[in-house]
Amino acid sequence: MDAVGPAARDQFWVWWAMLAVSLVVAAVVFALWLFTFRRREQPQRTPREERRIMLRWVLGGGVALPVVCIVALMVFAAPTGRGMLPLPDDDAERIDVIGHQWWWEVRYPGEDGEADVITANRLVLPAGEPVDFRLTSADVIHAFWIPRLGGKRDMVPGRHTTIRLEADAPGVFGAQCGEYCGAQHTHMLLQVEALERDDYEAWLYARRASVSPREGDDETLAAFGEHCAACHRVEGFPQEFVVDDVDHDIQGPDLSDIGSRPTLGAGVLPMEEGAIAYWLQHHQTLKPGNRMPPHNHIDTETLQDIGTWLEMLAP
Ligand code: HEC
Ligand SMILES: [Cu+2]
Repeated sequence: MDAVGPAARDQFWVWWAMLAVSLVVAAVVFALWLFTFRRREQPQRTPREERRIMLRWVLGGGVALPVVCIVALMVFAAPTGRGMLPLPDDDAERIDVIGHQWWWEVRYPGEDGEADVITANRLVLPAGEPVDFRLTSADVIHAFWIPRLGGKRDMVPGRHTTIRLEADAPGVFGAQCGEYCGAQHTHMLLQVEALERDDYEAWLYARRASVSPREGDDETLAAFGEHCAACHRVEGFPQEFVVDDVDHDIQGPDLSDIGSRPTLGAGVLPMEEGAIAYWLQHHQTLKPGNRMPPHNHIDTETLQDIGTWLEMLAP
C-alpha cells in the first residue's frame, strides 16, 4: 500500500477502485434484500407480468451490471498492465533474475549481452528510470515480487518473461518469492536497493574491476576449492585450487561479493562478523532442507577460516 514506483501506484488505484465498486454493488444488493423483507402486501400480477419483471432483473442485474463493471474496471486497469509491459522501442536497463530453490540469482548483462556481473539475494538497480527484469527459473515456478515497486510476475523454468518496474527514488525495499515453491519458500527474500544512476554505475564498475585472483592463504583456498567450488563461483578464484571430480546438478549462489551482501541464506541471517562461519555450521537448522549439504565432515577451524576469507570478498 506504500507505493514508490509508477507500476505500484497504478495498482494501488486499481485496488481502491475495485474496493469502491464492490462496496457500492454490495450496498445496493443489501438494500434490495432488506426491501423484500419490509414489503408487506404482495401485489397482484398476472404470470405474464411476473415473467417480464423477472426477465428485467436477470438482464439488468445478471448481464448489464457485470458488463458495465468489468468494462469500467478494464478501462481503468489496462493502462496499469501496459505500464509494466516491456515495450520494445525503449532502451531500458535490463537485469536478469533467476529463481532457484531457495535463493535469487541476479545477472547484469555487459556490452555483448553476456552476464558479466553476477550476484545473489541482492538486487541493485538504478532509480528514476524504467528497468526491464528478465525472469526465469532454474527449477520450479517462483514469482518475482517487489511489493512497493509493483508486480508480481511468475518465473517459469524454460521460459523468459519480462516485467518493467521503476523506483521513484533511491531506497531499500523488500522482495519475496510470490509463488509457493517448496519447504523454504518463506525464506526466499531478496533485498532490493535502488541507487542514483552514478552510484549504480560505480557499483557495477567496482564489481567488474575486482577480477584479480583472490588473496587468501593457500590452505583456505584449497579447502574452498575442494569442498565448495563445485557449487559456488568466486570471480577470479585461482583455478589450480579447484577440485571438481563430482558431478553436481545443484548450483549455489555466486559468492564473489558475499562480504558486501546484506544477508545470508536469502534473508535468513543478517551479515555480520562471523556470520558466514555460523551459517556454514548451522545452515540445515537455520533453513531446514535447503539445497546445500551439511558440512559436518569439515572441521570447525577450516569452516571458520573459509568464513573469514569469504567475508573479505567485497567490491
Ligand atoms: C552441493 C552444492 C553446494 C556445496 C558443495 C556448497 N554449497 Fe554453499 N550453497 C549451496 C546452495 C544451494 C545454497 C543456497 C541455500 C539457500 O539459501 O537456500 C548455498 C548457500 C551458501 C551461502 C549463502 C549465500 C548467500 O547468498 O546467502 C554461503 C556463504 C555458502 N553456501 C558457502 C559455502 C561454502 C563455504 C561451501 C564449502 C564449505 C559450500 N557453500 C558448499 C550449495 C552448495
Ligand atoms: Cu517461492
